[in-house]
Amino acid sequence: MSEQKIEFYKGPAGGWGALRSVTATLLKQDIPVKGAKTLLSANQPDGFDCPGCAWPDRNHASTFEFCENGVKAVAAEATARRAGPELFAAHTVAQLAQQSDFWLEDQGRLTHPMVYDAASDKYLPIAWDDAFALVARHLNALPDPNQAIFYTSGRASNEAAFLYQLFVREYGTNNFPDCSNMCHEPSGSGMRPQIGVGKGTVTLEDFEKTDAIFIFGQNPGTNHPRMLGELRAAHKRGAKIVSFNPLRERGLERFADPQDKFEMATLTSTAISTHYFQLRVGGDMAVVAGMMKHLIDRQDAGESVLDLDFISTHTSGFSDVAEGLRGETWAVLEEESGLSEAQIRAAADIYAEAKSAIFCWGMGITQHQNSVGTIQMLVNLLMMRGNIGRPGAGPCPVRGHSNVQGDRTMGIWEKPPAALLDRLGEVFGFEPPRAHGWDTVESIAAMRDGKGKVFFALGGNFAAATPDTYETWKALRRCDLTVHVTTKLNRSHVVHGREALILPCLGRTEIDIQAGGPQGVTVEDSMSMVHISTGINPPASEHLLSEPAIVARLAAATIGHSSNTPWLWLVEDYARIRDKIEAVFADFKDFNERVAVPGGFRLRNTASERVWTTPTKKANFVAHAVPRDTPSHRARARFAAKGDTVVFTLLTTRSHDQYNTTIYGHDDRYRGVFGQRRVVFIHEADIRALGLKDGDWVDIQTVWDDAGDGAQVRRADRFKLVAYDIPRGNLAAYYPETNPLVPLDSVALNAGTPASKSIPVILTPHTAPVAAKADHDASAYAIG
Ligand SMILES: Nc1nc2c(c(=O)[nH]1)N[C@H]1C(S)=C(S)[C@@H](COP(=O)(O)OP(=O)(O)OC[C@H]3O[C@@H](n4cnc5c(=O)[nH]c(N)nc54)[C@H](O)[C@@H]3O)O[C@H]1N2
Ligand SMILES: Nc1nc2c(c(=O)[nH]1)N[C@H]1C(S)=C(S)[C@@H](COP(=O)(O)OP(=O)(O)OC[C@H]3O[C@@H](n4cnc5c(=O)[nH]c(N)nc54)[C@H](O)[C@@H]3O)O[C@H]1N2
Ligand SMILES: [Mo]
Repeated sequence: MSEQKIEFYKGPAGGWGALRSVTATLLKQDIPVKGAKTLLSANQPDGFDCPGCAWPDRNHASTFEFCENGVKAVAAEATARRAGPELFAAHTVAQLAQQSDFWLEDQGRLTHPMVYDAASDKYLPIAWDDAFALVARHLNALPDPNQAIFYTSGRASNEAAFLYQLFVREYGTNNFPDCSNMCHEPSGSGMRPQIGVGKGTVTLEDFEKTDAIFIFGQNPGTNHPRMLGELRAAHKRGAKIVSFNPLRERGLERFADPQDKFEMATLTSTAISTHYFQLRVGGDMAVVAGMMKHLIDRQDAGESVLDLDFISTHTSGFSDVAEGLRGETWAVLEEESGLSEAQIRAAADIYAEAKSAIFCWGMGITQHQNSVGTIQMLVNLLMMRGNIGRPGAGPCPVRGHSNVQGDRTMGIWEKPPAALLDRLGEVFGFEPPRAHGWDTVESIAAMRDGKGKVFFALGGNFAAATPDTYETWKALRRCDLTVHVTTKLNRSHVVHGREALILPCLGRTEIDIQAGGPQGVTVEDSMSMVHISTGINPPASEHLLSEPAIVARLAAATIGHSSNTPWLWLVEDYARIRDKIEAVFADFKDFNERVAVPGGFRLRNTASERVWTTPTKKANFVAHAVPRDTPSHRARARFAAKGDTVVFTLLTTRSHDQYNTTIYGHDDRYRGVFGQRRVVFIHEADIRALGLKDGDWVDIQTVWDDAGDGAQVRRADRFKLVAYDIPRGNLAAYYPETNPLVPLDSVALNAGTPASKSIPVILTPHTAPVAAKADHDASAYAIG
């Protein structure tokens, strides 16, 4: 573990720092030379899809693209470390629960299916068939299939996801919470009614052609490092790159490409953003409204900045939007965005001068109360200049998990369209359940209230990724049975139901052999490219099953007697599953043939052809007023009367050394944090106003609508203040440690996504003494 220090980072993103970090990663995972071979097979036509993120690769066939965090993700899976039955024999679950998330992950790959034994408080090995029989017994004993909940994390392949949703629907429920509910759900909810598709419309070719790329609430230097290559190339050919972010993120400022011999040898780098707007947390809708207002002003003044032709031919609702904007005052837009009128007008001028523009966005946009509205305003702004369905232009929500988009395409969705259910019913000969199921937040509430009784997870780390941590833990512990299909030990395995199973599976880097020979799976990236992924490493243990095999055997054990689906036959050869996918989804015509071509194929995206599959058969402008009633507004109003207590808005985010809830290490190099994670970034004037100093320790407490006598207290204690370049009144800290602060009810309107980027909080000095290194020894969530 590196020494604890805070040290401003002066270098570019990437560069030698990234190469050094890769060496350290391989050492940590005990990966010898063989590891290098593994890494070279990432994103190659005959290799596996990198499990790091959903950013597409150039034709999926070019030379190896170096990506530091891709290496971390691959190495974490290819690690030589093993968490076998000895580990579980040596520790009770109560003891394991005392360990940090970092420690749990660090034990290595799980090797055997394990079952919880209440008498000894230990996990014991169990045979696969017994494990499936146990789950089947629970599922078949439920009086109502809607008491079972089936979670999915976005690494599951198309084949696994397709079988899973089929099994669960044949079993009888649409309870499909997934990581997308916490992630880009608002992007789909916002865009579908507007343009008929819930996905981005652009491809990498559009990045080559565009005049301007606007990046809202995204940190690609850490989360999508290969995106920096595209941004760098765009910058070099003179495109404008405009970032909106409360934090100055290094990867959005400068990048040295580790594959560029000149940059590496000369220690030079390429600037990324041409313009950087440090807006207030949650201020995006105000900025976008201001930009739209400015375009209308210019148009009214006789200029031609709107694409009136596109607006009249292709859209409806523009006049309502224009009317709404006239009602917004600059005073409010400045106040809400934290930017000046001049800055917003300048951003709009860059947009107006660009012949084509791409808007990218990430979690800084989606995880707020008004995220759906903000996304619809972004699309409105694109449509005002016809920036959709033509080269170099369009919306680009940048997805997280490597197959999160594909899982939704395959039907992992608690609100399935009727047409999908009709088709499943026809192809597989059953009557699918029609009632919508529970999303992630609703599932937690259902388990808490005793309505959800069996919780099954295909990947992920539900106990750590979700909001209101201690409420969620109570909910999971109320379950009769919790089951996790997984590769590594994590928090969700030690926060379990009355009975519990850990089912270890193959990772994407591993060779998957079924009766029909070695198998590949397919995934869909953030730009709707579908391609094959084939593992190259021997499995971490001979006892592992693939995810499709686990789903098929579970289905056979649970509903085999009544189902028409030949579950075990399907997994003998995944091409058979792909044939079924083709039978259900028209867009997958000739699936097996098309995916056999190196690089795969792109799924049809009607909006990118200017075909609008909306009820109006047009692209729809949707008006939104800039919100002035968010949880932060309400909390500030409540405290305004109480003198000098400052209500901050806290955003929760990822460090450079983590993959969501997987903590690889304790450094956040680009933000200058080393050897620790319990830090909170804050403006230095705010530190002084609190009467504190840089480096002091504070406790964080949420101010929520349910506050009052007997209300739930949401706290996370012992965070070190780090003076940082962030707007006054805003804070930033890492997740998952801060998830106890996110109220379960604090969600995006019309999407249900936890508002984990805008939590109203107050800070108080931490009074108890803080032991050296305390922040990573204890359980990551410990209060006090
Ligand atoms: N190495 C690595 N790669 C990953 C992941 C990982 O954990 N590690 N996670 C994967 C997943 S599932 C996802 S969804 C993506 C996440 O990738 P991102 O979307 O980049 O998510 P975050 O790290 O949460 O960063 C959000 C960014 O938004 C900014 N922000 C916060 N609030 C606001 C706001 O109100 N307005 C604006 N404009 N900006 C704001 C933050 O300062 C930060 O720069 O990455 C994927 N890739
Ligand atoms: N406060 C706050 N909360 C957030 C967010 C935030 O920004 N702030 N971000 C949200 C977002 S965007 C997301 S996507 C969610 C993430 O939620 P999840 O997807 O549930 O969480 P992960 O941490 O990605 O899951 C990691 C676990 O997946 C398992 N795993 C890894 N590879 C495989 C595999 O190949 N197969 C199987 N079966 N299991 C595997 C490992 O056991 C590992 O521990 O978190 C959300 N929570
Ligand atoms: Mo995500």
